[in-house]
Formats: sequence, C-alpha cells, structure tokens
Amino acid sequence: MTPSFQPQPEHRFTFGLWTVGNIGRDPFGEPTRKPLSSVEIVHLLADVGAYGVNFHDNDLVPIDATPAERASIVTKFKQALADTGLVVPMATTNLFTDPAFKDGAFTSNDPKVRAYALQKTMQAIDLGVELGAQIYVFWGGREGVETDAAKNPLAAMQRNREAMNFLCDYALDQGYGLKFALEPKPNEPRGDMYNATIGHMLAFIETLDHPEMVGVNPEVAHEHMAGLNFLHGVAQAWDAGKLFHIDLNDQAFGRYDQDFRFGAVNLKSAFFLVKFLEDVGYSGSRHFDAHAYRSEDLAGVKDFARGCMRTYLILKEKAAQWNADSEIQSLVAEINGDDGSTDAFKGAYSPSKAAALKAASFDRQALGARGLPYERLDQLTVEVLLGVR
Ligand code: DIG
Ligand code: MN
Ligand code: MN
Repeated sequence: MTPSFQPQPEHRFTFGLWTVGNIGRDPFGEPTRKPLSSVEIVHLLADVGAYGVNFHDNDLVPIDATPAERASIVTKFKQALADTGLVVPMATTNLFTDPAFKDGAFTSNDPKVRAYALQKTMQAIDLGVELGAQIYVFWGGREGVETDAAKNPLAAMQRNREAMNFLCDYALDQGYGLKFALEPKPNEPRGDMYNATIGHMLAFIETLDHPEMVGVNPEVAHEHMAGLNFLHGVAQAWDAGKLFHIDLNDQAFGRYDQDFRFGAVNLKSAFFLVKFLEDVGYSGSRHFDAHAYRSEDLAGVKDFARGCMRTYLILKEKAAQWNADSEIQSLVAEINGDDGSTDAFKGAYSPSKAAALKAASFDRQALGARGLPYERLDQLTVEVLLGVR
C-alpha cells in the first residue's frame, strides 16, 4: 500500500507562531508578506495538518499589552486551539528582540536587565503553562559578545547558571512539572554566543542545581553553522537522556542561519537524522523552526509547512526501507561481524583481563588490509533515497 505521507497527530509535528508567521523581513529587505494573527496561524497549521503550535511570549501577547488585552488575546487563542484541536507542547521567551536585551538578558552586564529578564521569563512561563506547554525552551539569542573586552566569559557562565537555577526553582515552586530545553547556537545575532553547541550545553547542564529537569533543544541549522554533524550531537544528547525537544530545518554549511524547510539542502543528513529519531523511538515534538523563502506568498508558506512534514514522512518511509533492505542489512552485519576471538577482553576492567590483553598477539597487517564495504553501503543508501531500490 503506497503510504500517503499525510501528517497525523501521532507524528507530533509542530510549528512556532513565528515560523509560518514569518513576514519575510531580512537584514536587507522589508517584509514581503502581511502579518497573520495568532488565531489565523492556528487555523493555517490545522489546515496543513500540524499537531501543535509553539510560541514566544511576545509572538502571542505584545510586550506592552495591558492585562485586559492579554486576557482577550489568550481567550481567542484558546478558542482557536479548541476549534482546531491543536495543542501547545512548547513555549519560550523572547529575550532577544527588545533593545533592553541588546547586550544579553541573563548574561547582561546590567543587573537591572538581568532582573527584568527573570521577571519576563517567569511571566512567560506562566503563560506557556496556562496554554498547556510541558517543554520550555531557552534560546539565548543575545547571550554573547562582539568583543570579549565587554564581558568575562566566566561571569557570563555564572550569570547564566544563576538564572537557570532561579527559574528551575520557580517552576518547581509553582508545581509546573516543566522540562527545560536549552537551545545552542554559535553566533547570530551576536558575534559569538555562549554555550554555542550541543556539547557546550550538555556540559553546562551538569553544572546546574537541577540538571534532571534540564535538557537540550538542538537545531539542525545551528550545528551546521558551527560546521558540525547534527546527528552526532543529537545522538550524544539522546545518550545523555537530554533530547527533550528538537528544532528541525535545514542549512548550508558556513552560512548565516537560513532556517530552510526541513530536508531542503542536506537530504542524506536529514535521512540519517529521521532514521535515528525513529529507530530510538524519540517521542517528543518534531518542531520545524524554519520559515518560507522571502519570495513566497501565503500559498507558498503553506507549501513550506506541508513540505517540512511531507519530507519527514518520506524519509521515515525510506528509513524503514533501509532497515528492511536485505543487501543493506547483510552489509551492516558484515561490518559489525565478530568472530568472538576478543570476547575475553570485553567489559569491565580486571587485572587478569589486562594481563591477558597485553600478552595477546594481533596481526596488524591483516587488521589494516581488511576491506570495509562502506562505498557499497553508502551507494545503496543513496539509491534508497533516489527511489531506485
Ligand atoms: C531560534 O532558532 C530559536 C527561537 O526561534 C526560539 O527561541 C527557539 C525555539 O525553537 N529557536
Ligand atoms: Mn535557527
Ligand atoms: Mn530554533
């Protein structure tokens, strides 16, 4: 039966309000699309088959909204969720747009800005929980420098840690049951940003007071900007039990943050990522933190959203095909063959095991001469992706 590649709720595809709501402004050009209201975006996402919608506080409630305006906006948004069945799995704070955060939020040199950032984040967490969010993302868009003369990186690290500890305690004190997901990025909009990659974030999390409630929200584009293999970072996060959320998109290496449609640039790396997420049984949101080309109109924005989900589902089908392909699996078995001759050396250390291993003899030339069928295996992978197997 030919799969339909139609998104279903169980696929857990989500989009931020800011993604399909992107109006096409860039550093060198004015908007090319009219703004959409949060209610219109919810209905657009329902129309294309998404499962959920995420938001920064100010995507939904303008930063200067009165309490009455906030109440009215939230009521209408809740109604749109009820009308469409969409849910809000994740929320986050905008700590990067307002000029107050021009030198960072949690890491700002100004203690008043740091305090205001905590206040804004607590209020945003309240809003996210009110709308059902269970994952809370922190992307430190302005946590960085253009010159290291401006800030001692140790002070920045400590300020980040104090803020996260305070907010973890706030969420615990409120009984919110939230999990925090920290999102790394190496640069842009700051010249260099702290906690630049998945690896930095995993190390940082272990220095917190409540590391158990904090994980990562890796983004494809951000690791690619750092020239890194995204799958390897995701696998390390998964291995550490810290893959709490994921931002899917695509990105040419060595460029600004392009936030392209998922699979739009690096199909093979997107394939291995989808295969990994499906093989390990990742049950979190598949969040597309991406936007349509500036050249697109509203219809193009829908094409963008549908394309993200459709490509994910096609690659999921290709992954199942790869896992079931007998020639591929026989090569995988060959690569991982084990004649049992080193069984005595496996597992935990023991002095006798070390002595036996030191006394063992190896045919180093034979080890080096062994053929590895990776060309064949990669060609078969490419042929699965090209649809000729
Ligand atoms: C940018 O990649 C960041 C912001 O869009 C948001 O704070 C976060 C959540 O996906 N990603
Ligand atoms: Mn990005
Ligand atoms: Mn992101």
